[in-house]
Amino acid sequence: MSSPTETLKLKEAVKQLARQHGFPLVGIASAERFVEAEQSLLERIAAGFFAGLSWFTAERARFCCEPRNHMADACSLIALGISYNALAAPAASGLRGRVARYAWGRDYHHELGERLKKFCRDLRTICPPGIKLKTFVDHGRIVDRAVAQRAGLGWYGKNSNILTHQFGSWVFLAEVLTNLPLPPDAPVRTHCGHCQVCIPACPTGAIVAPGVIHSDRCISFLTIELRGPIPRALRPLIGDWIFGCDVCQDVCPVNRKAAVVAPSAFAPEHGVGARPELLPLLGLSDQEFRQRFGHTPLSRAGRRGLLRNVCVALGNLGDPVAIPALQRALGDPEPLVRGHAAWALGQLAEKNPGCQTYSALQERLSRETDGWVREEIALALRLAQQETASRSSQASS
Ligand code: B12
Repeated sequence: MSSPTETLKLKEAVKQLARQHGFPLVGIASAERFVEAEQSLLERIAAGFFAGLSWFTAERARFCCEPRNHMADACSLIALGISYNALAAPAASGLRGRVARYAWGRDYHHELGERLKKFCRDLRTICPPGIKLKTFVDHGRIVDRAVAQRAGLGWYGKNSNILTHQFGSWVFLAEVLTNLPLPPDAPVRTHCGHCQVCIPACPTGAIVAPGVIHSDRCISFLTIELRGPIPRALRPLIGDWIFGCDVCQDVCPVNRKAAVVAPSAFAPEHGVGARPELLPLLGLSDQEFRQRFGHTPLSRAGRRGLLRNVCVALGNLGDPVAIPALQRALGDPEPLVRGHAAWALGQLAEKNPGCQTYSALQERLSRETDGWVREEIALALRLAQQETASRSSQASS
């Protein structure tokens, strides 16, 4: 048995090592069950707030909230955080979409995974023999935010993200579960107080109460996790976001004061960047998509998901320059892309009196075999037709 002084020394050494391995935020939490998080999760699943995330079942939620499901003799969680608050150069001209900051650079699963591996390798050299270590980042079956909150890394913002004093919520979270007994840190006492600017700022009204996200309405879900069509009513609310969304974080006063980090793997030059040009994306083949985005978080949406989002953004931006590319996208091998391209053309017809979208839609309809795409084309044609009709009635009056 080591003395309390020795345990404290070891805890400090563990934290020091984490910082050396590129985790400026580090805290210790006990590995006890996350009872409140479990209850919140189960309530939200029952309320249908996770309906679109079919993998997020009640069974998974229960499993995630009990760290000892992963390691029966687990004692502690080393909670880690790293900021991705990089700077992006102002966007050049052209039709551009918006990518959530966390996805500008290299895929954080890879970057954090590598750092965690090296951290654990060195941890073994300072810890007693027989130490067990299990690492998690994002897709591990554990509740990252609840761990960070318990370990004192930050507090729950009303947008449900963990806010830290130093970096705001622009942080990735990860953790190491271990059988090493380490004295836990205390949670921070800060909270958002009366501030709730994030709640009405959400374009789709996805923050249904402080700290409660209706996932199926969140733009992050719609543009990243959703595999099928984006519900029509929500498409206009997505604006020019093509992967994730930062609105609830951008408006947060804590984030305005967050430290900007030195260039790192998460900087725009290591990935897609903040404001990619949209039209070239519509022409990407599967192989080109993998080459350009395979090492970035955008790989999660896949080519078909990203092109779907690009169509929606182009429809919302309403610039007729996009018409030829969207007409070509009507012939895309993926029905998901064809259907959203049709929707975008309908939007363009509505926003640009006199633009020519009708005949391309009509021509595609004559060959289209997919039922849902036909439906989208028919709706777009109606908009294009209304537009043509109102122009001819204006001309005759
Ligand atoms: C599923 C998931 C999503 C879903 C659902 C998000 C959600 N809010 O639940 C979707 C796809 C929508 C999503 C979106 C995003 N995600 Co996400 N996601 C996850 C994942 C895999 C699980 C999250 C989870 O368990 N949610 C369940 C709910 C119940 O948990 P919770 O929000 O923490 O709920 C707590 C609070 O509500 C609090 N609470 C209860 N009552 C009250 C009352 C008040 C007043 C307050 C303030 C709080 C509060 O207690 C609850 C339980 O602990 C985690 C990774 C992981 N393994 O944990 C990443 C994770 C949460 N995501 C992350 C990120 C970065 C994002 C995005 C910012 C990405 C983007 N820019 O597009 C957005 C943010 C959207 C938002 N405002 O939440 C980071 C968050 C980092 C941080 N600083 O918090 C994580 C931790 C990934 C990581 N390892 O870094 N995500």
